[in-house]
Amino acid sequence: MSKKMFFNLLAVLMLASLVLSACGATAPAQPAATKAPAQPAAAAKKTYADMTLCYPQLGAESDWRTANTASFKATAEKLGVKLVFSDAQQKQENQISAMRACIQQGVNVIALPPVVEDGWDAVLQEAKDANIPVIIVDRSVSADASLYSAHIGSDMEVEGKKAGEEMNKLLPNGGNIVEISGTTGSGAANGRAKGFRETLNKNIIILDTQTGNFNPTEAKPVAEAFLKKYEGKINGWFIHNDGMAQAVVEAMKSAGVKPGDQKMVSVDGTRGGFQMMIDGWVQADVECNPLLGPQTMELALKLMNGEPIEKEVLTIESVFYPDKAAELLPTRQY
Ligand code: GYE
Repeated sequence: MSKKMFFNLLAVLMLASLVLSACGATAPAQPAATKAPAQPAAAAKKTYADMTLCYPQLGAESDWRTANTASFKATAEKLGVKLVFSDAQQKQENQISAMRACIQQGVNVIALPPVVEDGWDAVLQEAKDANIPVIIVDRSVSADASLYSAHIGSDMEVEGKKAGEEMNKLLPNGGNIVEISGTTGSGAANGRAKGFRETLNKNIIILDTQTGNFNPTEAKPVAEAFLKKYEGKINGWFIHNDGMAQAVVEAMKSAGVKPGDQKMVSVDGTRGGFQMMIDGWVQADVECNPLLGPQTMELALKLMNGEPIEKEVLTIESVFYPDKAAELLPTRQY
């Protein structure tokens, strides 16, 4: 072989090996033996993208409720959860029909904020029979705990106790008070009324109690009637939410009552509540957190994946006072 032929052959061989190795690197075909074994379909973990969550909201009666709805909608949007949302306008029968429609549709999980405590057994049983887990959100139900998977929300009795302690501090020598409560038969109104009475000092007399249905429009005439009927007698007010407390303030202004003349303890800790503290009308606002969307969806995903969950998830809450109200108001999310 001539020198020239030898070098030509060498060049051809080198080129060929380069081409071969390049082909090898991109060749899709792998020997069957080295292939990763296919995952069995059943073991694949569900993600938020697989979730259809039913949220039959109870109504739109307060700023708390508006913030709660916004929390569910924004969290679903962020996580890619399909949310089946409805507004029952504070009627239990509407919530029950919405739940039945969700069961029919075959949603993955139902999160139920029950308007009242009683009367859920039948529909909860229907969800259970359809293998659709139910998370009770916000208020409680009286149904047997075997009919739902978990409850996420506030301890309403504890909130009532905190309100009672605040009233005791505000009226150290006792006095007469009135109460405007939330929706009759709701876990929120029942719990707050009970806890409040358990803590209230014996020298503080509840002159009267009426429902305002957690709604300012319904609370206003109640406040006006109390101011008229108990003129000169009222030392304090326990109001079950900030929206109704705002209605009381309106009624007090019309009646010529000055801020602080009659002490007021409210619940929720909304921006409206903070403003009333800044303006001197409310002396203590018991926090109730409506931002339950993230926790609920996290729990719903665990249920879809058959992971262990806690049956009772209570929200950690505090009490707000006028001294920090101006500083905190800009940081409030609802
Ligand atoms: O306090 C009130 C709302 O159930 C905790 O409902 C909730 C209550 C809240 O209308 O503002």
